[in-house]
Amino acid sequence: MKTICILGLGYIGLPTASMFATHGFHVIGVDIRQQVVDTLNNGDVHIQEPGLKTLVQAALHSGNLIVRAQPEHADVFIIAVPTPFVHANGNQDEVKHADLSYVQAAAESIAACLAPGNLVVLESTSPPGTTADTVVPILARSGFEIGKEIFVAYCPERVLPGQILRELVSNDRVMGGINRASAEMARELYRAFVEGEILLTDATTAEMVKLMENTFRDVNIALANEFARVAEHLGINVWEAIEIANHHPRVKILKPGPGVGGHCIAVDPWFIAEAAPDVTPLIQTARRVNDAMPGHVVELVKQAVSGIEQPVIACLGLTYKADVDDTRESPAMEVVELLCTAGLNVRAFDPNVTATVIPSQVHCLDDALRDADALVVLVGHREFKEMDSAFDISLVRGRLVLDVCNVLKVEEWERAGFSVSKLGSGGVTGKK
Ligand code: SAJ
Repeated sequence: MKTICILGLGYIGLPTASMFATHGFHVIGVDIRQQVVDTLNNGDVHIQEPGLKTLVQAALHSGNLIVRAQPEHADVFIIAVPTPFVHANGNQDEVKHADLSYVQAAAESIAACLAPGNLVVLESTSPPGTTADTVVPILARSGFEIGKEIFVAYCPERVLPGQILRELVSNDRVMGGINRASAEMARELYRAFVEGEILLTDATTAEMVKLMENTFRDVNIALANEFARVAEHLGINVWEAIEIANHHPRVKILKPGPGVGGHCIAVDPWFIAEAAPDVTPLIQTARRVNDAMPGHVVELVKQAVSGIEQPVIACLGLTYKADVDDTRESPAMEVVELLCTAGLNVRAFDPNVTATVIPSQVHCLDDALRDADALVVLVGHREFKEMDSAFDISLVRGRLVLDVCNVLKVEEWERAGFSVSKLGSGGVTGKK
């Protein structure tokens, strides 16, 4: 297994390709987006992730990583393409479905390159059964016997954006083979750089394991968000309550927030619901609880500025979570869009998002703060945590702050004359 062809050079495929290339393999990285191929061939990286650029450049300079638009013959093929869901046209009751077209196209594109002894690995998060029922039949068109001549496994990634390079090496992995020989081949391959434990199972169980992990997190966050809304009714501080509850040795409640975003946790629970819609009320409800959070944050903002004529609102943060540059499925973006749709005058700023992703976006903090009546912290970026009201205070017109992520040092802001409200914390303070 010396040559690996990796299809999809995104958040998972590119780090994985570079990791194999810097561990002695010859890697052909493939992406159907010509712009990605050109960017990488020019020595640039299209993804912001700590340490990634250095690793990719090392892989390219070593000559072990080459980037192409088409797959080529190899010993191993790894499919790491997106599996988005089909958006359900705003129908809240509908179960959303996975779009497997990228996985299918990738499998079709390698069918012609296969040779006996090859291992094909699917890494993309997929509904249970995808490897056996979708990928295997496509590969079988090659005429080779699947399981005897061509080995197939499902090996999901579990890395956390922001810590991808460290977690690629240190995390435990699950390798689900369509038979034992496939799982063992996959283990031998990933052993090249994985230092965590490698657990073997069948492909469908491995697909379900991946989805269960992210669904566990989604349901836990939904519970935290529901607690936040109850705390608002009761007039208590949910952040303090969660912190104290988490002192219990068997309790670990996650944090409330403006909703759940990104391309994993906001999507993956639907893949389980899709497989068994009638027996997944909890999973579906958790998704809807989290999806309702941007709307709830908008209500809190409206409440805070209700006494102000034509208020100007500075929204801080656009990404789906703190300290990343990714705005996919971002609840912060949804809050900004909803505020704009409600006719409010919004200026959104994110230090990590340099491209213009939304019309109300400005590209420096001062432009967001100038004449603002209220500041809404939507993402707990390092820059906002450290802001401490130490900016040029004369820029802002009002003194209202809504901290949705509980990241501000409230006492310092209050000392500077601001009135700080939080999600999940009693009543929202409006204009006095
Ligand atoms: N969030 C909260 N409260 C929390 C934690 C997160 O509201 O207490 C929100 C975040 O702000 C964000 C969303 O949830 O909008 C998801 O963020 P995340 O950090 O929980 O997860 P991701 O999507 O960046 O990465 C997840 C990870 N899965 C788990 O931790 C179980 C990662 O390990 C997976 O590899 C990744 O999904 C993936 O690719 O599936």
